[in-house]
Amino acid sequence: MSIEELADLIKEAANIIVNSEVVISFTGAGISAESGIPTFRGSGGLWENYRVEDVASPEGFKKNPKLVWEFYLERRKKIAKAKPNPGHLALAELEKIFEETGENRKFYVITQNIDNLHKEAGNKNVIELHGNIWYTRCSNPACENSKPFLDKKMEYEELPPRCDICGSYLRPHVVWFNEPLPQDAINDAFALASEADAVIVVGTSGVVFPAAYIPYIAKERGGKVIEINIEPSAITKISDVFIMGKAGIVLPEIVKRVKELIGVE
Ligand code: BJW
Repeated sequence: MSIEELADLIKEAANIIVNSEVVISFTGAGISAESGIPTFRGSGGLWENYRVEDVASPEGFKKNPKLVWEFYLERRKKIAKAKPNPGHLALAELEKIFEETGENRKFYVITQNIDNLHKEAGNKNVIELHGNIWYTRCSNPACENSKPFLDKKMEYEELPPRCDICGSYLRPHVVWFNEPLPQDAINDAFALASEADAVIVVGTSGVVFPAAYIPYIAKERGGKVIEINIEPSAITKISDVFIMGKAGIVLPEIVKRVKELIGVE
């Protein structure tokens, strides 16, 4: 792609955003890659070193809860050192711009990531579809502690840790395969997708459902799909604007252009 072609795509994306009332950004692991957090699939991804069914399924947790906790504590350590990158910061700026440019304008981030970096970047309208690594809950659904609680521990005295109310194993507050997504989060996300004039899809392979339905819902209801990824994904076939590049480079360029178009400093 030439520099001119890239500039045209950025202008096209910015035009769509400026002319939209409701915009959502649907993000995946790729947006946090430039913060030093590994993605899941592909070369260097987490699934190269771990079997997904061992560490990200209820069956895996039942079989070896210690291994699952070791996997998540390693990730907590890595995420604790990470900071929001220019891609996260650009989406936070976009939310502010939407807040300031019209009562009916709405901007939401709907993320599959558990790393909390969108909130750290300053986004307030964030829907977390797959949980949050800084929360823990009791694995016994009947226990009071099955409601997620903030937990920044990197080490526990015993692994797997046990609930101090009922003695069952504690578990990370994340969504594994074959588990339902938090009902409110997925309902709100689907509702926003159906009213979105545009969805900015960033750094996701788009293969994990039901999350990956989001851009399809938006598209079906007439919303435009803008996608940013370093390579084509499962969603690219429905993208109106596909910009091949790193989120931390492309998103700030789009936001810069949005500001020029609406005359904001
Ligand atoms: C860059 C970049 C840069 C790199 N800039 N880009 C319908 C059809 C088919 C299957 C199903 C279906 N419905 C349900 C299923 C089954 C299953 C599923 O989807 N399976 C498919 C994989 C086959 N889904 C489920 O099981 C879900 N639950 C469910 O459906 O429950 C039903 C139920 C109802 C009632 C009772 C019981 C059950 C749950 C899915 C949970 C997924 N969990 C994980 C782990 C979360 C916790 C954790 O983080 O550990 O979520 S798996 C993992 O994948 C994680 C991610 O959020 C998710 C998506 O990955 P993501 O973000 O797309 O990352 P990558 O690595 O795949 O891609 C990174 C991308 O970034 C790449 O494209 C790069 O090119 C790009 N990139 N650097 C821009 N700098």
